[in-house]
Parts: sequence; C-alpha cells; structure tokens
Amino acid sequence: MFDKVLIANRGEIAVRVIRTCRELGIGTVAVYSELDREALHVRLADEAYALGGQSAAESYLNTEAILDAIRTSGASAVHPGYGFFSENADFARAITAEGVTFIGPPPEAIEVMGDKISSRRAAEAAGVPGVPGQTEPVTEAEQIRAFGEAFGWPVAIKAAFGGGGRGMKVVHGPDEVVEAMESAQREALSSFGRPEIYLERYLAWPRHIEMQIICDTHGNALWLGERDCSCQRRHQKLVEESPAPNFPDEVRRAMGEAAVTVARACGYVNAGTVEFLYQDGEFHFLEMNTRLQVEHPVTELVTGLDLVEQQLRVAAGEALAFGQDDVRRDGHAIEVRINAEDPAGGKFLPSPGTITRFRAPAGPGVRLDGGYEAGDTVSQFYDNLVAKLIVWAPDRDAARRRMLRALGETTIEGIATTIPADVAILEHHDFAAGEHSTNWVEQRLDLSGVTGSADPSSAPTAEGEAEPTVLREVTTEVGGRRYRVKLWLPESAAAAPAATGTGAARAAGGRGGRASRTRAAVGGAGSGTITVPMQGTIVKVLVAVGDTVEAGQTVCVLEAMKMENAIATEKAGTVTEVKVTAGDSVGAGDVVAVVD
Ligand code: MV4
Repeated sequence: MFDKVLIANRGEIAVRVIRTCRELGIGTVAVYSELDREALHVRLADEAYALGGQSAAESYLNTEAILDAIRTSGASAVHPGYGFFSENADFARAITAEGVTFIGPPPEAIEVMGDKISSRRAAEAAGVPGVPGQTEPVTEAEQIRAFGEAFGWPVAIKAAFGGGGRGMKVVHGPDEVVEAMESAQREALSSFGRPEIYLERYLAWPRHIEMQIICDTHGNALWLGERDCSCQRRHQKLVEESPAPNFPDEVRRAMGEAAVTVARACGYVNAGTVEFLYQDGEFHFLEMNTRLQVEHPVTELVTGLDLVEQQLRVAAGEALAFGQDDVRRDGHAIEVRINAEDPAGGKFLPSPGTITRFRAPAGPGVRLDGGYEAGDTVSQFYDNLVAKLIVWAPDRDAARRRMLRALGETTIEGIATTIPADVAILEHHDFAAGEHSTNWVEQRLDLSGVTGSADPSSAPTAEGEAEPTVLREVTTEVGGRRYRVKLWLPESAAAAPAATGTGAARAAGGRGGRASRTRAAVGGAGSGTITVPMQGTIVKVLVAVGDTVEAGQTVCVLEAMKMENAIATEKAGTVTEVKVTAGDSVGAGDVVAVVD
C-alpha cells in the first residue's frame, strides 16, 4: 500500500479521500490555490503545497505545479477526486511518467470512454446497446428526417464529443430538423470544440440509473449496485438514492452484468460508473464515468464498502478481497446535495460567500460529507457543492423521512443553499411514490416560493462583509392574526426609518441576491441602473455607450460558480454608461451599465 498520497483536488472530495487515507495509515498531501490557503482539506491534510493562482486553470489544473508538489512531498500516488484531472488521460500519463501511481483507470480506458461515439461503439461491440440510434455522425438534414421516419419522432441530436448533458436537441418532427441541427452543431462546437453530432430515438420519460463497478488488475470485475439519479435540474443532480425505487431485481442483475461487460471491454481498473437510461422496463447504455462520483456514498451506505479504500487497494495492485456473491446490499440510502445556490423559485442563483454558521445534523443513520465549516468562504471560482448529506434506513420511506429530519436539523447561514429545494423534492408525493424521471424536477416540481433561508445572525453588505445586526420588534399579521415578531436587522437597514419595512421584508425573504436588491432598490426597478445579483466575473459585454436597447435585452454575461448568467436591462433606452469590461470581477450589487 502507498505510504503517502497526494490529493489533486479540493472541497468535500479531497476531505473524503483524506479521511480514508488517515484510517489506513496513509500520509496525505493537499494542494491548494491562493483562495484555498485555509480551506478544510488543507487543514485536515498532513502536508499542503501551494499551487498559486485563483482560477481552476491556474491552480488545480496546473500540471506543472502539481508535479512539483508530488516531487517535493515524495507522494507515491495521486488521487484525482472527481472533476479537474480525474478523467484526463494526459495527466494520468504525466503522473505515471514520474513513477507515481494514478489512482484511476488506465489512460486508454479514459480515452475510449471519453467521447460519446467511441464509448457507445465500445459498449455495443461488447453487446450492451445504447438508445436505438446510429453511431455515424450526421451532416445533412435529410439524414435526420430519414431517421425520424424510420425510428419515429421525437429524435435526439447529441454532440459526439460532448458530455454532462449539454448540446442535446430534441426534434419533434421534420419541420424542426434544420434549425435543431444547426443549433446542435453550433453548441457542440462552442462547448466542446467539435461540431460532430449523431442521432438517437428520444425517450420522453426515462430514469437515470447508473451502476457502480470496481475492477482490479487481476481480472476481477464486480458490480456493486445501482443509483437512481433522476432528480436533476439542468444536468445538476440534486438527489441520488440506492436502490432505485420500483426497479425489478432481474433488471438490476442484468444491468450489473452489462456494466461489468462494458468495463471489461475497455480494460477498466478502478471504481467506475456505467450510466443507463431506463424506461418501459428496458435500459440503454448512456456513458461511462471513469472516476469516483459525487454520489458514491449511497453505494457505500448500502454495501458497507469504502469505495476510496477499494480504489487505493486496486491501484496498489491488490486483488479484490471479495467476490460478486459477497457483495451485500442492505436497506436504502439517499443523498442530497447542499449547493451554495438560492433555489429562488426555480432559478437556482449562485450564492457564493462566507459561511457564518454551520450546524451539521447528527443522529442515527446520518452522514455529512462536507468541504467547508463555519468561517469558510465558498468562492465563485469553484463548483458550488458545500456538502452532501447522506442517510441510511432499512427502507425507502424511512430513509426519506430520516433525510427530512436531518435536513431540518441543518443550519447554514451566510450563503443561500439548495436545502429548501431538497426538502421540496423529498416531501413531494411523486418522489415519495418513486414516480419521478429525469424531466420531473424541471417539468413537474413547483418551486415557486422556495428560496434560500434567511440569515438572522448577520447580513452582508454589498461588499460581502458581515455587518453588525440589531434587534427590532415589529408587528405583523399572518392570515389576519396579529403577531409580534423579533427581527435581527443589519444596522444600516435598521437605522434608516423609511427603509425598515423593506429591510425587514428583505431579511425574511431570503439571502440570495439580497445585496443586489438592496442596491437595485436605490435605483428602483426599471430605473436604468443595471446591477449584478451576485459576485462573479464578467465574461462578455454586449453593449456600448450610445447603443439602443430594449427592455429584457442582455447587456453582459456574468460567470459565477461555473454558470453563465445573462444580465439584462429592465428599461429600454440608450446606454449612457458601461462600467465593466470582460475579465472584471464584480460584487453583488455592482453597477455594470446605465440606460437612460
Ligand atoms: C437522452 C434522453 C432521452 N433520450 N437520450 C442528457 C444528458 C446526456 N448525458 C444524456 N441525456 C439524455 N439523453 C435520449 N435518446 C434524455 C436525457 C436527459 C437526461 C439524462 C440523464 C439524466 C438527466 C437527464 C435530463 C434530461 C435529459
């Protein structure tokens, strides 16, 4: 076994890997960007090395800086976590060339599974079909029309070199073909650098069910059970569980065997996940993820295995110490993601900032995998996963109720989180009945009125600094009944008598975008003063002084936490001022342009 492992990642997954290493007596080496100097993964590791830089590209994706940290620390293996370099064959080769073990699959397996067409071909050659369709790229609208006539509408157009779900277009009939094809090619080119597209029959109400596998270097390949990840929004998973509800055991077994077949076909070693779409009792290969996944803990709670330990063991050349018949799956596990995002009635706005209070849940069957504690800052530069809450119980409904109980115990202040959306999902009768699909969150779940929680202890100013709060008592009426209510207001809001009412409403109404509302209120809605609702980086400015704009027109694009947000003017008129250029960092409430 390794004596020292470098974790080329940050946040909760770096913390997760450190924990298992510590239990196994393996030394841990953290790496960190300038923003993460005091981060939890750095505090928990035995040693830590600065990579420099703030953005991922400057730090966690800087191969040379990571190689330096490997050499200086003397680590004998690198765990890539997920994201960043986890599915990068060049990085795996660079590590191996140093005589250091990459805790992941062989680079050839990463490459075969790395693009959709080649992975689909490999799976089909092994006898595991994808959704009915064709693996030849299409270039002519006529090919799409012919496909629709042969297989039936709707048709899914997918980016051949895509991933993560972007770039899929649904075509409902021959009239939509030309526009959908051009738009799919454009998006494929801009998102993935390659315009190639291919076709599948479109499944209207599928579930996303994925199978966890583990393979060693001795030819042993096992399936460890499935996870249902159908609760997604814009391809961001919100809730995952195992076993999948209403999923027959014979399908589970067939899917497990299919996943092992795919893994064997690409010479796979490591923990991995084979994704399927499941509809009408049939499953279809979607893609393979050649890494440990965010949602791996649900499999750990159901099987009793430590998947990071298994990764370390097979990377060190050990044979798996158990066989397929030894894998047990007991009870039910559910995971929810706690992201720094304000559900904002379904808009899910990034909410970076400093966590002022973090009370973790506890009690029977509860596990919290977090990357932050109170006092830590969730930066706009990285992904927004703050923590994962995972529960186990003997059956699904007990697990569902346990999760709601644990979410009720959880308090996070200083940032808005997805907890209210998680609660809305778990409380919904469709989820309780296991009747959701990949489209359910976006098409059926009503999140209006679901917003980030209020923060009674402090409120940030527009600059993001905690401001002292003062206690005020006010009278309110709820359903006609009078209540005396205590409010802890930021000093600035409490001091100005005229602002108290709106300040109170703001304090009660949620946190995401609160600073922007404060500032926007100065100008008033539609005043022509255009502000950004959150901290981030301006990636594009679309107007110049003198331009005529319409109400609702985008004036610039703000990137925050890996998401692009269009900033629009509410007022029509002429642009009189543009205060930002591409590359500028802005804070919540900053004015980007003025329209008169
Ligand atoms: C599909 C589909 C329906 N029919 N393919 C989206 C992400 C990408 N990796 C595959 N995706 C889908 N492919 C056919 N032929 C529906 C989806 C889909 C989806 C899949 C998995 C998880 C969430 C999803 C949400 C919307 C659509």
